[in-house]
Amino acid sequence: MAAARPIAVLADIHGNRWALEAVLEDARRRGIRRLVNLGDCLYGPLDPAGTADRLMALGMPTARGNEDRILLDDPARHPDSPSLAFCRSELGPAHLRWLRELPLTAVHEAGLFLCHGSPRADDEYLLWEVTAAGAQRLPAAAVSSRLPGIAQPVVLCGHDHLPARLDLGRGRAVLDPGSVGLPAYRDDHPFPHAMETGSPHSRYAILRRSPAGWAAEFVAVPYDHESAAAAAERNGRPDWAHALRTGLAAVPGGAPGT
Ligand SMILES: [Mn+2]
Repeated sequence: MAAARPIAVLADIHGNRWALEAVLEDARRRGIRRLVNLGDCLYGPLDPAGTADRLMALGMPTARGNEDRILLDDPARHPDSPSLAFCRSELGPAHLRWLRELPLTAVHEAGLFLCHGSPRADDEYLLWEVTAAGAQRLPAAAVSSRLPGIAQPVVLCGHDHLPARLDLGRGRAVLDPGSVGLPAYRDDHPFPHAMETGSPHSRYAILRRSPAGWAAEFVAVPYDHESAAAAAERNGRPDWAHALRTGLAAVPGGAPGT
């Protein structure tokens, strides 16, 4: 039965080709052939073109991330995204065409709804609310209210980079696999907050449908994070290098997080 085959869920790769290769190898070793991607594929001071080539060849169902969208804009419009000009200089027309065609949301035949942030916005957290006090997890009722009209029992989201599963009742769940390529960051919008996985591992999730419901396995894959951190340093982002090495956001006063 096709639906019983496992599905690997990837999100927030952020141009980290080293981490992507490790996750693909881990999934391949487990015999997983179905993959989905929740966006923010290329942005960052790492290897956007190498990552794009790999993702385009794989052709997995992909939802657009906010930082996929801004890669199509003039870097001057995004002074808060200091690696945008680097990415634009690395990416070719075919890469940008691929980004332009990514949908905001997608539905997977297995009964999964794919989005990057929330179903209505690629830059809105689905599981978190950010206030002047920082980032706080939303209760199930508040998350459900952000999912009007969605029939699929499982909603997959990324954007916050933290692995999570929240069950909404009646067999419904929201699942975030965590970030393949960037385990921590700091962001100042709408208020300053830090998201930290706490280890340098590349994260993804494996979904399996059973008669009892959807099982989710969260995987932390060790990989050559030092090569990724060295690329971040070469490209002027010591804050990314720190996050890649530690899973912790760089201290405030450094460069902006993403
Ligand atoms: Mn994002």
